[in-house]
Amino acid sequence: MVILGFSTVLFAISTGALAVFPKSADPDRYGCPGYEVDGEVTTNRTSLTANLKLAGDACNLHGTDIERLKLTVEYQTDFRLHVKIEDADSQVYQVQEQVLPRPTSSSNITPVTPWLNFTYTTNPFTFKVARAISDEVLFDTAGSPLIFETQYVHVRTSLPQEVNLYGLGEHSDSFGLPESNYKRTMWNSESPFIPQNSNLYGSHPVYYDHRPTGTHGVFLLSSSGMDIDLGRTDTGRYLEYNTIGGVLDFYFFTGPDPAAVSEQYALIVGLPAMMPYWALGFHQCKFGWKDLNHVKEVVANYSAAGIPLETMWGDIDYMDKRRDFTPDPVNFPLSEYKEFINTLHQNNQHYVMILDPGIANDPSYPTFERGAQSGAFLRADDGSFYRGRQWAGEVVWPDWFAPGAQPWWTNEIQLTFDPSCGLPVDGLWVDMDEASNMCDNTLCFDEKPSPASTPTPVPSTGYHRRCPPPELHQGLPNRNLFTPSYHITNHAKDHSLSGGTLYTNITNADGTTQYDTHNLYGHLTALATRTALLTLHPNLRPFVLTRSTFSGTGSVAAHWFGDNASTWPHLRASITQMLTFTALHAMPMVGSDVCGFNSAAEPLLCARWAMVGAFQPFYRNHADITAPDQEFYRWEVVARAAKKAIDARYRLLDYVYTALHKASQTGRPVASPLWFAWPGDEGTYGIETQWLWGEWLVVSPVLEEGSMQVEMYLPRDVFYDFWTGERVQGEGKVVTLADVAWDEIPVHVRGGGILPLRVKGGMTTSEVRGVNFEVGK
Ligand SMILES: *[C@@H]1O[C@H](CO)[C@@H](O)[C@H](O)[C@H]1NC(C)=O
Ligand SMILES: *[C@@H]1O[C@H](CO)[C@@H](O)[C@H](O)[C@H]1NC(C)=O
Ligand SMILES: *[C@@H]1O[C@H](CO)[C@@H](O)[C@H](O)[C@H]1NC(C)=O
Ligand SMILES: *[C@@H]1O[C@H](CO)[C@@H](O)[C@H](O)[C@H]1NC(C)=O
Ligand SMILES: CC(=O)N[C@H]1CO[C@H](CO)[C@@H](O)[C@@H]1O
Repeated sequence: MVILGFSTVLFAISTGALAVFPKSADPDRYGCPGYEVDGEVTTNRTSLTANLKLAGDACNLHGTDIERLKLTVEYQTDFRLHVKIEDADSQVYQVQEQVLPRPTSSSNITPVTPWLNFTYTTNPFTFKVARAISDEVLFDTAGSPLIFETQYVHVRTSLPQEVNLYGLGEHSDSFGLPESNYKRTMWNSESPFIPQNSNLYGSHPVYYDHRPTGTHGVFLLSSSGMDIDLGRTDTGRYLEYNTIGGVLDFYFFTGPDPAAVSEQYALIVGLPAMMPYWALGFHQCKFGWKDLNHVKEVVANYSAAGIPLETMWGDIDYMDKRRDFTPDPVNFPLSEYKEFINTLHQNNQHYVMILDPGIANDPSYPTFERGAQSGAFLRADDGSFYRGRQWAGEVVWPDWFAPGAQPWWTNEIQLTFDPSCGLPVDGLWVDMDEASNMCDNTLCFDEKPSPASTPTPVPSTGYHRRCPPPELHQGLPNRNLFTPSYHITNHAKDHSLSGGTLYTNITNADGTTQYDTHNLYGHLTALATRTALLTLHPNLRPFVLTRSTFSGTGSVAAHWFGDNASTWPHLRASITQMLTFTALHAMPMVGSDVCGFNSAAEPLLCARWAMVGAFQPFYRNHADITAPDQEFYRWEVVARAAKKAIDARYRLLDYVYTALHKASQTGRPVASPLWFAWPGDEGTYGIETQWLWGEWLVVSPVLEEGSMQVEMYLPRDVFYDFWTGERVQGEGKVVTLADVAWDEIPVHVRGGGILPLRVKGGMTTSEVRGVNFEVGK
């Protein structure tokens, strides 16, 4: 062992010079030469830099091997290590600073005694990250060659048998990730029925590795399409990244407490946005409400049933020809619409409206025309607007990197929602922002020209083609951006990258391409919408809900889990999805479509879901146009369950609001898995149907069809039944709670917790704020 660095052993070089890579299970990768350290390694107290060069003949598996790379390692704080491997010429795409600002060296946090230890071998180059106090290895790339090509990047870490991995959303799979034969694909996509073992609407390439010895996190800051594979060989478990580009930009977070990892991750991707108080109220939405009268009836019926309704939502039904910013003059006439929203406000209720980024391609549509004038839209290679199909028919899409896009979007939002003359909405909902393109194959317009309109001829501004060559970090030239040779397992037909979305070969205004920035589209749509709301209401906290997300979207918006179905498995999945976002992805304000989006909700399912949703951050009942109505007042049992659950939610509102505030200040999760509170208790590691609501409540709902009982795990600790105050001794084992009525949900308070409870709930959150507190339990 040779130790580099003058007065420190922080950077250690191990003598692995003769290591050869064992024959890989994947024959394609065998023969790739890996890299070796080239020349001097420069180190000081906090950082290491080195040049790497290809250690043999290029293997050119999926593109061309990049000859020269640059390695930078920084101890950024005691708890965060940054390891970056990029091309020496800095041409390969890197996520724009404007999208995800990196900590600067002037962030003036300097490590004193870093808790992680980075060691490496020179030829082949491999690296290892270990806990400094115990030498426990957390990440180790030895054993598989680093491959860094123009359209394929591969790195593998071996893992000990006993680790528990979580994260890598968005997915609808088990909360604890399977040990092997498991692939997580990062490619944002419209995903009806949220299929399992599939990519969904968002990409969060961060995993949490929990061991009895501590928790750590690993974040690969990359928006590139990728497969992350969990597998096993003769020698043990591994996790590997297979991307279609980008650089290797790793952040290692030491924990060691689970919630500390959440905080350390949030510091990199952005602390969660604080939400307005009312956003924690109960929301009702439905696709298919035919007119304003119907919407008013829903409000009246909630009131008549005595079920608190905080916020009504407008899905695309309100639109004329399904165009943004244009209420239907017949079914949602503007003046009556304004009056309706004003009435909601008088009753301390709220209204949120939908927008889609697909803008109707019609010169007589003012929003389109102004966008065209502002240079706000993506362009095809011939300079015409890039066209696709969305709810509004033939559409164009904003290019969020075009300088004119934000001012145009802000202006449209101001024109439509200025409370003095427009619709005084309280928040905005952006949908279809993956971006979803309804052309069911990628050549839609070549094969079936739209009868509605012809392409708008616009003079080419030149920016859609990259000439001169790309600048720093804009993406390598001369790649196959449409059908790269490495296929990530996108769920579109033939795994096509461009299937159901924007062509990946189109160029953004800043010279980057959709190939590299695809996964950022939803984040940017939400960010543009938040920015617009801040311009419109500089003194109000914006509320934006987005379907598509990327790492850091929690700092911008809330998220729902997309188009699930009214099934018991989806009720269960809503819990694992919530935990992944709230605890691991720095996105506290999330929830499912309560009672399910697709298909008919059966009342007993809806009753259970109404209670589960009341103990999750974003609480909205929503259904598809093809699904029967499922408002809580429609069934007696559901109404009873919802009233009881909403009352409890509202009594606890300040407890949750405080937790949300803490999340926005520190990144500490609002809801988390049981192992966050009992990290040493192995009985908690696999639990995905119970959760901690705030730091003190344990929620254990009934989730089985027809069942009145729940198998519940309580760690060795003292608990109190939230509803009765009865003391319950947890024994570190599963107990069965029987006779859980259809309007009951088991909730336990951890001993030692002090809950600031309102004496009672109220019909709105503003009513709740007038109610006295009691200190419960
Ligand atoms: C260490 O080296 C890096 C890279 O050369 C430099 O940016 C940093 O300021 C140096 N830090 C110290 C403490 O000298
Ligand atoms: C880092 O690891 C190396 C190799 O295992 C070891 O020699 C060194 O003491 C470690 N440094 C720290 C600070 O733990
Ligand atoms: C509201 O309740 C009335 C009376 O029960 C019922 O006739 C009507 O269909 C309900 N409308 C909606 C939209 O729920
Ligand atoms: C993208 O690829 C498609 C399919 O090959 C082609 O029709 C289109 O012209 C390309 N667009 C750009 C901007 O290169
Ligand atoms: C999480 C989950 O259960 N997803 C299911 C959603 O519905 C589709 C279609 O019914 C299934 O294929 C998924 O597995």
